[in-house]
Amino acid sequence: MDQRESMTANVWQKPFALWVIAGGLVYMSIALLYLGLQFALAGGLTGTGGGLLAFLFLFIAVFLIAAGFSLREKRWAYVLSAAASIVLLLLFGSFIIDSYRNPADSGFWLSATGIPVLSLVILFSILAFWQGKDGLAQNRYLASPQSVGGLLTVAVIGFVIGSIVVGAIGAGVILRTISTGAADIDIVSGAATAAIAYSPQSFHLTLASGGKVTWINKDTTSHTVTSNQTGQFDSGTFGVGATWSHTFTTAGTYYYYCTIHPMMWGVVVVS
Ligand SMILES: [Cu+2]
Repeated sequence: MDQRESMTANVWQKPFALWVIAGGLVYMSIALLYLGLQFALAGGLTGTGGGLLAFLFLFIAVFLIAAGFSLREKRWAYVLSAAASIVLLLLFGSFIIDSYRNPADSGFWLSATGIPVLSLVILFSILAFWQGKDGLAQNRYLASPQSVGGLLTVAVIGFVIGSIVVGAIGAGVILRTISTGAADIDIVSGAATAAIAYSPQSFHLTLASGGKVTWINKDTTSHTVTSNQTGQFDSGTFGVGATWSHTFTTAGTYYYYCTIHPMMWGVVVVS
């Protein structure tokens, strides 16, 4: 066997559990990179958005380091894999669960794949660390895909594929329903990058009509309706298909924007 052959053989002889850990972390790195690029393109680079982006890249770096050194059977890398995965799940927990609840949300695929994949990474990292002293090769469920560990991995992959398929069908139904929803102002599909995010961009009403204005989110991601003048009105984050209303009691011109995508703006003119 020449040297190159022996190196290839050596890599493929790594315990199966390490491939699951490294594969899961590399998948999450690619997913976070995609998410970060989408976010940057949507104009989220300004303000707190820049911080979030830096945070995503920190996670990508840590995940890739943990993946690489896990494959080299470093025990500290198993700890790093488990810890970084747990921290990511905890930090983005509310965001992840919101997306998971609504298949029409553009973050659904990330939640539907991220939660099972990271859970598997955490499980195998802890098991690898625990068994690491005696060597993983001694434990069939960590060493070989033809084991309980392999079966669990296949089950998780199946669950992920199932979730994505069912989610896609559900999303179609939900988006068809949303498109018929009526309100005064629509947050349009693709609002983050649309020339007119809130339609109509300029909405006129009279106090005599009651002063109530309702927004509906027809996009596939969450947005806010936030007054440029601090404290006048703020919807907070509202999800796909949701509506939010505000009643104006004073005549005036009210500019507003989205705190998540600051390029989005509209105006309500009350007379
Ligand atoms: Cu927005």
